[in-house]
Amino acid sequence: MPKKLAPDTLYSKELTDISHFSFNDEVVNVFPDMIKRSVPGYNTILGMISDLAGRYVQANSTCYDLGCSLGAASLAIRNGIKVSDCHIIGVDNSEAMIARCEDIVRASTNQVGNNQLSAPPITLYCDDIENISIKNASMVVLNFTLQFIPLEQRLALLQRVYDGLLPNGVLLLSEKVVFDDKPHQQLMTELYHNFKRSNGYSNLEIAQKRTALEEVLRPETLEHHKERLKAVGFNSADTWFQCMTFASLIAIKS
Ligand code: GEK
Repeated sequence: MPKKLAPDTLYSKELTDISHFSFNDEVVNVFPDMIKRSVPGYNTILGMISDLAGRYVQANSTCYDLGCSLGAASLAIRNGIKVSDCHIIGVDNSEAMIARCEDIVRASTNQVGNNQLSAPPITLYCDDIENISIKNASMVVLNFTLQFIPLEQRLALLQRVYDGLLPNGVLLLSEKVVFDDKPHQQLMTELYHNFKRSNGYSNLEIAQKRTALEEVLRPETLEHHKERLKAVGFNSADTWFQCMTFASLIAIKS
């Protein structure tokens, strides 16, 4: 069985030196609690990834979960797939994440195996997304991952995703976003901090986590995301979910 995961208290004590956020062992131990309490709509998005997998995943194709962390989106895709002979590839460059993800996927595959013998296999790679070739894909998921990729690499990555998708294949892109309109940005940030407080985070935890993420997570506007998706070739690219500063887009290759 996978090791028991703990509540997120990583930033609860005052830190003299706040280092850049990294997906290390400490983070892995608290990750499911952290992401659920920090990302509004996270579970809704996973549910919709299953639904969309049922609609868009094609037989004999590959699905990619890029920046898979503990495999939540890979498992959501697998739950939703309705066709045969598919393969899911999960990629993350954090060794700690992939090691734990292997345990979680193995445990869930043992359960699935009893009921659904043809459940599509999930193969995990510990690697940078940059090194992964994308081909014969009917679904690619970047669920809160692109925000961690250097800005200057994002266009080329999305171009590779587009090129590797089959006709009628989809990209699901979830991101933290920002707004050009300053008052709106201010309001969304305040509402988001209230959301975190209502999930049990203190002002100190919110402030310290924010500092840790500053140089690491680079959000962009929804307009910028849509323009870039159109620029790499997607005819259809629009938001299907948004809550405050968190959004998810679906881009369909025609
Ligand atoms: C979920 N999708 O639960 N190459 C590979 N992995 C990377 C890279 C990179 N260049 N940069 C960051 N990562 C998941 C949640 S978390 C989002 C994704 C968050 C990985 C990083 O190691 C981490 O596991 C993941 O992207 C981002 O549906 O924590 O806000």
